[in-house]
Amino acid sequence: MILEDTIAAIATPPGHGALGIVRLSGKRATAIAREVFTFKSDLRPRHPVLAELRDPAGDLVDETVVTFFAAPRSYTAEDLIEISCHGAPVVLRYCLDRLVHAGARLAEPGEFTLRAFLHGRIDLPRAEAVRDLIEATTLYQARVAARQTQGAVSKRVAPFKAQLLDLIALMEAGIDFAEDDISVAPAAEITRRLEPIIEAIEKLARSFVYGNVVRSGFSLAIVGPPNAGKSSLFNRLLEQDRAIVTEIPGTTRDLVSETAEFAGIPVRLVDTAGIRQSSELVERLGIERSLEAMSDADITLVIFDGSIARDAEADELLNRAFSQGRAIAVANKSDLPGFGAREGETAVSAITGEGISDLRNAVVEKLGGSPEIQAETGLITTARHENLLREAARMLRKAGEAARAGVPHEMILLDLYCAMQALDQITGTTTADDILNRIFATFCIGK
Ligand SMILES: Nc1nc2c(ncn2[C@@H]2O[C@H](COP(=O)(O)OP(=O)(O)O)[C@@H](O)[C@H]2O)c(=O)[nH]1
Ligand SMILES: [Mg+2]
Repeated sequence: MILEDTIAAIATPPGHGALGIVRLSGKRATAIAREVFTFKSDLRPRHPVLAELRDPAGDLVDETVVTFFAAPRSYTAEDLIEISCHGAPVVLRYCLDRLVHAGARLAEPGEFTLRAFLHGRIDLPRAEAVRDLIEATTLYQARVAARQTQGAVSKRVAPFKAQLLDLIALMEAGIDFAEDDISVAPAAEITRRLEPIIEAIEKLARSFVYGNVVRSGFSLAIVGPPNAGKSSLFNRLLEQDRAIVTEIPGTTRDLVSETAEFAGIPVRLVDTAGIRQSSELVERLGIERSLEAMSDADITLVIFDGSIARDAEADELLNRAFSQGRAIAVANKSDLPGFGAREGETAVSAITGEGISDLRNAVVEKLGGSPEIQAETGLITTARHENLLREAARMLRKAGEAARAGVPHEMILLDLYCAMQALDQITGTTTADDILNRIFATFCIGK
């Protein structure tokens, strides 16, 4: 069916570059390439060769380097050809047209990776990680995705999937070979085995809170009364002078936003207008936007001038921020005499930089990050995986309750299979053979 086609696509981004790459994958890849190119030497696997791209009149269009990866040792596990052209969009387009003319079909988005998956070369999490790796904007995101392309998620799921399979095998054997006197697993044994599995699944599912932040980045709004030092802190976190800083209260009238990086995670920083009672129209509009920015942000820094007393209005703002979501109270100007941080406030000086790295850490921690979790491989970064893990845990809990209630094992097994199916959708399928092998490997049936 679709795997019968030989597909082609330009693999490099649009625009002019030193090089541009066209990829060709499928059974007819070499035949099509031979039709389009004049090779200077033999096309051998993993040996780049010079090849001329000529138009039908025989005029040279480009001199290219062609590399052939023979099936199954290629990205797609099919015969794959990579053509390095000079990076002119018209040349790449022409090359692609010629390949199509010679019998290739234009690839759909992601189709090369889809083929790698369909041929069993990579599992679903790896395919998804390839996409994340391509879309990474920070090195840390790239590292997390790269570990996943190496199967980090599947590796974390594998141990508890194996434990579940053991339990299924135990119970299946109890049913299938009941007449052979193999004792059926008692309820206590079933729940004893289920508990660590459920715990491990839920722990992995929880890593999504931070994994999602790592993959998608987050937004951070800086709010507070006028002159607290919001714009100064914004510039400090950004490590550049972007927002205007003055001693005149009410300078910032509109939202200013910029992208930065915290612990390798992209963050959208938003500087806002100072929040205070005001009768002036423009300032009031600015304040409205500040409040909106605060409710839109993933996390809010509520900043005060720590060298002066906080008034009732300040506390009101703080309560509002905390009731809306994740917030951190910050006391700024720690360099000034008379400075004091109240309980729960993080002390910083936007001017000297004192306390700023603690503040960054506090933000990462609020988002669910910790040094251990940052070092962990196989963070869950997609909602699909999180849902499947939660579904698996739910079914296993149900199975545990059923076991305690004395429900027949055939019924409990249905729940266990549902849980297994959910895990399978993360790592790839468990076949009936897997279960049978397990049964025969762990039990001495003696027949
Ligand atoms: N001493 C000291 N002054 C600061 C600090 N941060 C801001 N300021 C000063 O406070 C005033 C208001 O700063 P700004 O960033 O514009 O405050 P915003 O109105 O909250 O945006 C300016 O004169 C800043 O130089 C700090 O950490 N220490
Ligand atoms: Mg300002």
